[in-house]
Amino acid sequence: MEDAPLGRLEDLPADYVAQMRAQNLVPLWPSLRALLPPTKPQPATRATHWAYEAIRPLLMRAGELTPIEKAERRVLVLANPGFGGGSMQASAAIYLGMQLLLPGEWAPSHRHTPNAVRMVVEGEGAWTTVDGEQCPMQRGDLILTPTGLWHEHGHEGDAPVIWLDVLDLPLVHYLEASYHVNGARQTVVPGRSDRAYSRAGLVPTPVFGRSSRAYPMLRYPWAHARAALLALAEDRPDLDAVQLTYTNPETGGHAENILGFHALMLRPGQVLALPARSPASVWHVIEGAATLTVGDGEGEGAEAPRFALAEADTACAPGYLPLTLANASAGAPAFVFVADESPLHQKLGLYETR
Ligand code: 1HN
Repeated sequence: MEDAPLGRLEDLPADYVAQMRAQNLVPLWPSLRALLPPTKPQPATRATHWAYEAIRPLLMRAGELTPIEKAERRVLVLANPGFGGGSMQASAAIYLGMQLLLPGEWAPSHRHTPNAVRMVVEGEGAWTTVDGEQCPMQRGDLILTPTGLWHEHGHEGDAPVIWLDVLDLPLVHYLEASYHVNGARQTVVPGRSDRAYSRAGLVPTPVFGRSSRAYPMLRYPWAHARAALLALAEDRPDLDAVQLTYTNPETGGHAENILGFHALMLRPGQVLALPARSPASVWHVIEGAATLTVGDGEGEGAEAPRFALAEADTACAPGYLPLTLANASAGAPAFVFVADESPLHQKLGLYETR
């Protein structure tokens, strides 16, 4: 059934509107349709593509213009234009930034309430120490810095290191729960979670001493994820979506509480049609190249945005639209890192597939 038109603010006498305002009151009906649009949300999130080729020189220039001491974190934020120029968000809950660390630099230790992960894009020799664990940063690695854990970055290599930061900052900030605490350089403790949890289905079982941490696995090496994707693709020719989720190996749940992280392999020449799902998503090419089509061009008369994603490119898509990912190569697989709002939607009971 069609929605009946509702009364507008302009339909009300000015003195009545002024009297309501003076009492901190507003009428609902002029805003009701915008708050609850018919059949699906009207997201501010706009399908957007950030080419690494465009980001990289600007990030390198930031390295010349701004010493690390003046930046703490030298980052160019991937700002979704749907939230206005200069926004600090890619979607309602997702923040994205490209961070540069130059040889010899150190980004000091702090902790904060938003959860973060890093996806390493370029370079060798940097590390992130999280909760005392020194995690080497190699291309394609996923490193978690969950809420409240101390973290700092250092670089002992001889060429720039660049990574993609993904945080739930827009949500945590909206909740008025975002803050940070600075700390001293961490003492590195022995042990590496990517080694303790190096094989799925096998978890360390301490009998004495420290039991497992809330976030037991902090580094997910790309070499492991890539090998697992190739094995899955080979073993399961029937699978359309060759996809892995980064999980907490102790609980089997998502690696972090708010955002979800996945690694997806597109077979050579594969075209993967994905259903409309409620969470917004981010697509970052680790290896190869792919085309991302957002929506099916139906409704609103608009043509569906289509992005040719080269290696290291990043794109975001609003929720509630079907997506199509196509491998740009007929001869080689493509590997894509996906970040989305699915744990958040699932926990809040808002998750939908259409
Ligand atoms: C942060 O702590 C890092 O530790 C990077 O590298 C980006 C963006 C907003 C707030 C905190 C980091 C960040 C951030």
